[in-house]
Amino acid sequence: MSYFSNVKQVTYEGPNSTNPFSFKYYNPDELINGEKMEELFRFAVSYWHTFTGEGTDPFGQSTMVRPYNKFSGMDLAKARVEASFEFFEKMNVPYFCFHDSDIAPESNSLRETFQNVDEIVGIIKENLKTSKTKLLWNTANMFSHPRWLNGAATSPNAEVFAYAAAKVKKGLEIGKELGAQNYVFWGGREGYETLLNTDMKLELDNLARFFHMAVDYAKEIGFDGQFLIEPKPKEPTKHQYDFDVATGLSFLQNYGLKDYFKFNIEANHATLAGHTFEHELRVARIHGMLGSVDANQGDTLLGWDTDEFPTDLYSTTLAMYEILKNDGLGRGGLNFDAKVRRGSFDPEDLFLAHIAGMDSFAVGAKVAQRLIDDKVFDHFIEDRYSSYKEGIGLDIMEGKTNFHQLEQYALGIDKIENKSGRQENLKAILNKYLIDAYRG
Ligand code: XUL
Ligand code: CO
Repeated sequence: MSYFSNVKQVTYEGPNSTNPFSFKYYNPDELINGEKMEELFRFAVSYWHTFTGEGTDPFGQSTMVRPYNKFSGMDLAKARVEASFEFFEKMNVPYFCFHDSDIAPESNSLRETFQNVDEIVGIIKENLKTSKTKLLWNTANMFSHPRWLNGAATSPNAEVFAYAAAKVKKGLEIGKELGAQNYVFWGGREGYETLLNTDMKLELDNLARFFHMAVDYAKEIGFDGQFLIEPKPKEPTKHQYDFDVATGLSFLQNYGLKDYFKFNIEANHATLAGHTFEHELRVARIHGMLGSVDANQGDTLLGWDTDEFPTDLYSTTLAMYEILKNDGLGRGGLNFDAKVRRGSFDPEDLFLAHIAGMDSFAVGAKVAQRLIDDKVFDHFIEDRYSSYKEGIGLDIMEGKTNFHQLEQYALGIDKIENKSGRQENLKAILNKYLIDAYRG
């Protein structure tokens, strides 16, 4: 049975195509710096927004028209799996991602929840045998059910901690069974609302204990996926512990966990933390911690996680600049943690939204690669820091000096001459690259 019979196979047709159901810029076989686009981006569909999401918001009911909406319970879960593999194939995406609760209904009994999940995992496994699409990562939902209202691994209730451990244990087993490339930890309710009722030290220690147990269990069962922490500063919790990459990094270092984790960086989480997307990618990259990306975008007029499909070419260019400088994402990928707007309720919108996102990253990558090839910013930056290549600068870089010598040197300086940072000019050059890239 076909769930999306209105849409045929989506292929690359080039920028002049008028077919909305075609890629204009994303050409899976085209090379960027010697690598096929398909292998560079490793695009993934997020199961929750695409198949489970119903378009509800705090003020309104579901709006999404979905071909499987006539089903409920486990029948709905099974229909969604069938529909998802049809979607993956038609979109020609190499990966997908899910939370346990996206694929199967969660009940109040953990045993029953596990049974539901196991049954659906079995069906996914069958589909994976013949599908080109693989699992980029899975994770456990430890934020929706009321039991998580005070957190999961950072809950003041030890029974909740135990329950969370059982869910992640199961998640790692599923990851192994389905060949997941990564396992994601997003601490939606790992944080606090008020210090008046919170033992922050105990909660952070417990979070670290939890992660160490996860590392141990993955080793025990031979799950070799990369562990990823997905930072977010707030929402749903007022203050989340994995605020941003820098905060996450210091946590991992403090607790001896750094070697076992990388980061899954989400654009909209970066902006909620008061950073740009590329800032978070850069912090992770320079520390060798850039693992994967949740590709989406926020809205500057709205202060929450809107999870829009990424269409801002300026942002995709600067993100791809970091990813290309990182030599790609390794086992990670670009997961569209993005949802169609409430008003884009047709099933066809799911295709159009992914096409928009994939094309936007393809444009961004092409522009970024040209900027890298021409060393536009590299040359400028090299020159900007050239004072560290010789004389006192080189001594500083090589650790050959101290405050005594630097004081002597400073006392001998006649007049300091600084150079302009030329920010506006660099932005104009970036604009030119963006415009020129598709002029032909
Ligand atoms: C929520 C979010 C999650 C994680 C996985 O903001 O990004 O969907 O990606 O739990
Ligand atoms: Co995310």
